Amino acid sequence: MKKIFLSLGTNQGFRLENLQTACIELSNYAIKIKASSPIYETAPWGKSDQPWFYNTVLEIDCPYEPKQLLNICLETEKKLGRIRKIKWDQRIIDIDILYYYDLIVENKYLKIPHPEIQNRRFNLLPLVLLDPLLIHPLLHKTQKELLAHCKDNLECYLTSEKLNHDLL
Ligand code: PH2
Ligand code: MG
Ligand code: MG
Repeated sequence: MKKIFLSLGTNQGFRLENLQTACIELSNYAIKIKASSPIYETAPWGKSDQPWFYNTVLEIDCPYEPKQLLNICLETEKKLGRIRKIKWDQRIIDIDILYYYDLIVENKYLKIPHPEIQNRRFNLLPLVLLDPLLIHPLLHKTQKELLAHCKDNLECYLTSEKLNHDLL
């Protein structure tokens, strides 16, 4: 498996604009967005007393290894004005690496696959649309199977909002 997937989430300010700006900033680092899922409007997971999110998943190509890609994601979050205070607090943008090929990375800074994929419909619904048969390298299940077994029942609504990345 030679694909890389990022999760983008935002629940502060102009959410569509935040997602779009994040795509532009990522592409400024020679990250090519190969595909994007539809945008979902999703109930807050983990910490419920916060606004609803817009979530999407991107399939990207990039010349970076995981650690470098993580740093670019964090830099991009900063450029958009994210300030980290409380875990799972509302945010202008959160950019997480979901999968990087079928690599398994586990250190203090970075875990790939993202350890919560199987517990979050807001990641699984978009992943199933992008690549339903993609196998999770640790759980050895497809995205479709992970979704079928996922216990998360928080609401996730498809929106008609569109990201524009063809020209990036
Ligand atoms: N991100 C979180 C915590 N909770 N909930 C939704 N709906 N969407 C997110 O992106 C999200 C969340 C931590 O990264
Ligand atoms: Mg996150
Ligand atoms: Mg994050």
